[in-house]
Amino acid sequence: MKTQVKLSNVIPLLVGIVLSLFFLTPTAFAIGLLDQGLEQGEQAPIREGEKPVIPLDTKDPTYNIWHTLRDFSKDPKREPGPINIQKYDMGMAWSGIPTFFHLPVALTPEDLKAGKVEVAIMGAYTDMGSGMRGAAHGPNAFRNSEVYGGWGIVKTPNMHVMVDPLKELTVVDYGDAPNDMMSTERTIHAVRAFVHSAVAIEYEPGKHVMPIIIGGDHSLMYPDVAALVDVYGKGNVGVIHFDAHYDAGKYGFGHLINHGMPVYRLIEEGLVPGKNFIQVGLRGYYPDEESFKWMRENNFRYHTMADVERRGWDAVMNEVIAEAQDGPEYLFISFDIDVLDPAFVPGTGTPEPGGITPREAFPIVRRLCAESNVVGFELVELNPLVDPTYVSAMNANRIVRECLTGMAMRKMGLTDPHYLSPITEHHGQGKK
Ligand SMILES: [Mn+2]
Repeated sequence: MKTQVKLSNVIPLLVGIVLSLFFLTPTAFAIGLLDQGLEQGEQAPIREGEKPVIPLDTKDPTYNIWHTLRDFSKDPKREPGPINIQKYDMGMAWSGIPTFFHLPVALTPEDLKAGKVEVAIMGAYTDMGSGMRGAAHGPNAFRNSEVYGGWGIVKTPNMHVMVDPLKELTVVDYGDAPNDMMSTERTIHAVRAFVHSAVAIEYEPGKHVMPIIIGGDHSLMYPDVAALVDVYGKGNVGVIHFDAHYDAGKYGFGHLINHGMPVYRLIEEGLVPGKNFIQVGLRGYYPDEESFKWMRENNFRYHTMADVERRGWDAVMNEVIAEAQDGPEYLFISFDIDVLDPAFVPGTGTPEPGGITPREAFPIVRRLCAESNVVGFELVELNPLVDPTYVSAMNANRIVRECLTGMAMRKMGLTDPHYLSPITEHHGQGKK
């Protein structure tokens, strides 16, 4: 049987094709699918109109709203100093108004000064420098990271050394650094100023407030270290950098900062010399040989997991502690939570198997803070959106507690190499 093609059946089809061409072709051009005409392997050109970046609208009334302080003068009159915002002296871990470790808050540098605050813990919710967003929620996940026990309970010492850091030190929650959620480039200057506002305060003549920054992604290392350099001077601050990755990338899709580039920026701007960089925990499949050569040329001291595989953790830990004391007077610890194995920290944007364990990380952080002159600390890349069991937030909490414990030990003079409490080590018969 012969098929008759009726014109009336074909017309809608033809109209459809014509309309598709009419509407879809310009759309395809607009989104750049058809107009590149590139051969395979050919580099995409920088197009006219792309060279000058889209300017910012400084007339926009919301331009600086993200770092405009509210008018404190309208508050009820109060003396400057840390403010306890809890109703009760003590409570369960999951109760109360969330602040870092349920600590009092300081809203201004004057509050830090009046309270003789030694350590200011602050959030920084920058996460646009990371491919996987979510670290913006890190600071508040940390504030909620106590899972058992309580706060305000009379005695809560760290069992390894029997020192209670929150009783020995004056510590506050300094709130969050400002953040333009649309731009890392704009944000870093504001973070640098915010961190500096705390570090510039001396609680005793010559002794500056120690910042502990809870991120946020690792772009923060650049403004955090820069703020310390602003106080202590170029070349006077060394960085102990715990990370699965080297974070010294030179190229970032045209950007000069993202969470894989802060180390390169610090070196490039001469803020920290390469010899004052000590890296721990690098592993996996990044970076390449050329990047390691660049680090060698800049005299980095790096300890990959290959070091740990060959020589064991204790040997590497002892070497890092010795190296920390063989360098500049002031040290900053940059702790990327992804240095821990994903078994312990699934809640991070770039997990890398084969990492160190909490049991390895706790003593080295505690020892560095007790045995060397640590003046700042950051914990970054905590992403609670991929942390369904809270285990990452809990480990992050404990890393910072170990640092605070070490700081308290240093204040108390407990600075012997690998000090442990004689009452808790080896049924009370620990090394004296
Ligand atoms: Mn990192």
